[in-house]
Amino acid sequence: MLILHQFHLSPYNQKLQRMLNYKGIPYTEKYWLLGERKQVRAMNPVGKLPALEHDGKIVADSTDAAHYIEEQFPHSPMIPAEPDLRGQVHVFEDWADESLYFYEMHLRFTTPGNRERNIPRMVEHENRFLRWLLPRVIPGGIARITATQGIGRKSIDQLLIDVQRHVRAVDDLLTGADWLVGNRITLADLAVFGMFQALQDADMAADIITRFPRVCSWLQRIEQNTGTPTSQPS
Ligand SMILES: N[C@@H](CCC(=O)N[C@@H](CS)C(=O)NCC(=O)O)C(=O)O
Repeated sequence: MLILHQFHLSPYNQKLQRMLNYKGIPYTEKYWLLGERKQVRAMNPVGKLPALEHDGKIVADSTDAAHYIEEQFPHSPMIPAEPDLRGQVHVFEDWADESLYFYEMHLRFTTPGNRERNIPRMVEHENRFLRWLLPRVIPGGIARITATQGIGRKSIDQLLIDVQRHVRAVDDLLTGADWLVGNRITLADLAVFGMFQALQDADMAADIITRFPRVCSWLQRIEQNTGTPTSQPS
């Protein structure tokens, strides 16, 4: 029995959902509320999600969980056995998780227009008080995190130049190729997909993505190969 423990709108969920879909492994999704942090910490002391539960065992962190899934369910591999390809997959995944993540989070939840649309979606299942409070505190909280990280100190124009460079890099990498690494879909595609999909929830970044046809067809290809949900939300 597999359960994906997740927060709403997290781009990291995509990696695990799509990996399980691709491998045809049934799972259940459990969404936790921001008001349930105590319970989340009891499961993962770091307090972050996603976490995978497999027959009572918890594997926190999407990267650890992805590797766990690959070990337990090695059919339809998503992490190549070849060392050069495996190394590339790791570098793409880490770029997505540790660089692209801050762009999508900052643009979706702190910039005018985007934050008013996205934060209510993130908190819609919280209690009445938190639905009132969180939209007032989340943008400032996230802006402090991204200012510490660095990108939150840049102007929106500069951030969009950065985003365009990142999207163009993927477009360039897809010249004559269907996938980011080797000749089949891997965890690298899923990790970058999750972040690009989140960027599509930020108006100006979404416009940038539409200008890169190879990226658009690659996103569709990933959806076609991994989009069939086998999960039951709970
Ligand atoms: N490296 C972690 C990052 C997960 C992460 O940052 N999740 C966010 C949601 S998008 C979270 O749980 N934030 C809650 C917090 O930081 O307290 C992973 O790959 O799972």
